[in-house]
Amino acid sequence: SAGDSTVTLLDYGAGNVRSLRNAIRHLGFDVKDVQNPKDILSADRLVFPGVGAFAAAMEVLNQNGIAEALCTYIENDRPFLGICLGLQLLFESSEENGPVKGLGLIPGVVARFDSANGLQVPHIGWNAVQISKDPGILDSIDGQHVYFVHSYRAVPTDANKNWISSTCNYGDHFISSITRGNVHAVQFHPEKSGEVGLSILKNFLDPSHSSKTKKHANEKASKLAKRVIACLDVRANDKGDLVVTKGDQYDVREHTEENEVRNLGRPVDLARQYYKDGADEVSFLNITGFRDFPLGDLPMLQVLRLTSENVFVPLTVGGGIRDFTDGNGRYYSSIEVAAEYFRSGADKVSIGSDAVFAAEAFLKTGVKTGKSSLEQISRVYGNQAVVVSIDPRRVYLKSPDDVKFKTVKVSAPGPNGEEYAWYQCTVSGGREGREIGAYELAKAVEELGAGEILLNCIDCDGQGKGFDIDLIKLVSDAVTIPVIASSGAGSVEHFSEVFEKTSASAALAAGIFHRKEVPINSVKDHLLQQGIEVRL
Ligand code: 1PR
Repeated sequence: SAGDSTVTLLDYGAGNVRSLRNAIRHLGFDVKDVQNPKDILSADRLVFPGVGAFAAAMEVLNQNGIAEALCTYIENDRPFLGICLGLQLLFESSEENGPVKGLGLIPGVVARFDSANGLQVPHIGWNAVQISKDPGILDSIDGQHVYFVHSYRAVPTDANKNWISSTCNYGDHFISSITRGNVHAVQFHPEKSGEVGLSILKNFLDPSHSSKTKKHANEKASKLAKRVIACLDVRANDKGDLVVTKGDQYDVREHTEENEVRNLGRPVDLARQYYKDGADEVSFLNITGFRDFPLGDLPMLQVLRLTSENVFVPLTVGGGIRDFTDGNGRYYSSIEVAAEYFRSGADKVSIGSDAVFAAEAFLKTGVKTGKSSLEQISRVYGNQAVVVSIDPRRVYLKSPDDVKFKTVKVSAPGPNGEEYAWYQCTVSGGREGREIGAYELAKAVEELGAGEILLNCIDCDGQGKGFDIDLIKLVSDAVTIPVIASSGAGSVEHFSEVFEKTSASAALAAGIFHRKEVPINSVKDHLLQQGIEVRL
């Protein structure tokens, strides 16, 4: 059997498990990869992070006797930790593209969340869980928020109730973890759940040191928390160094004689700082990705690799995700670009310009070609891994009949007393306006497979005057996927306002965090005081 500090990892290569490897190493353990069924049977402890779709995973497990070895290992009560799909696969079957048969170790089925009553699916974000029996390694999570990202969940029944160690309330109660003897599995991602998640991993890896001291439970924690996201707009400055920059209405240059790119710090340092400060997620936007090919932009990949070493919350990266032919005539598909981002530590990719083109084509023809970057990446990695970033600009109107796009009655009239506006989508970092509105785009990209929308507003960007509530309400009411409100945060009150007046799932800010005007934990404290659930 392997040494004391070795963790055997069953990674069948379907997606990003870099963060999990990093978390295990961060806790002082080595990772040994399963090469064949024998490696499973001889493991001291086995971690199984399921990634991708249920059917595809079962297909891989059924090859080479992996499934059989897994069942033997678990039936012998050997130390096991399944994560996400690694929990679902233990059940009898899944509805995902099915029914598809699972390993059948636990009675019950895995079913899709029901979005019929306006429930946002995928379930993305920090949700509280309720412990239902002695949770063993999960003792620190009672009443705490942990990070989930999934569209399917295991359904609790009388037949599986003895396995259930915690449930989570989202739409209805689903199984968030199971425990029996040395066998554990969790639907959430401990490697993305900050300190709480790391303590679960630690308890599993080293049960003798498991601290039985109860973390003080967050009394208010009962449901999905509103997320606070720190965003880093990244680009090379004129010297070629990658810097975090920040624009005013997307203009990132200083208004000095040199006209240099505004430099607010180094990407990896800032990301680490925001993680420590309590950011629920960190986004990197490669803002010149529309013209500079990101795979040529190795520093960005390096930023992700370094950040994912010790930032254990979800990371999103955007900019330049599209098909590309380089100067030597070599063609790169958008899938290759995204794959490289995922391999380097991204949990989600964000598509801007290319999603606008995909939505335009779809609305024009009514046909889903399946060929757009959005559709392809979402098919391969799941829609929870694909964010669409929208960069709209407000266009005031005298009458809602002046355009064919969805308009809003604005809460503050325009410069000439206009009472209406539509929100025109742009591409190439706001440089080019397109004939499509934010509302139309949002609905189209949801159809095409987007799992989340990052909703910017060029007019509000960097102004510190608050989010564009009209816009965010318009879009968040139009789709069932989560919407991240962005652009304009200047005070803690702006965050509570956006959550009180719209159904945004998350609020993102850049400038106020970079300039250290408002720390992330003040935002969280304020939201809590206002009765808005947040992760502490
Ligand atoms: O089109 O797929 O290559 O993606 C380009 C990405 O880069 C898009 O997500 C686009 O939003 C972003 N981007 C392009 N140019 C700029 C720019 O600023 N010149 N940044 C840019 C977008 C907006 C937000 C900002 C919020 C909050 N930045 O990310 O962080 O507005 O700012 P605030 O809190 O300071 O108001 P593609």
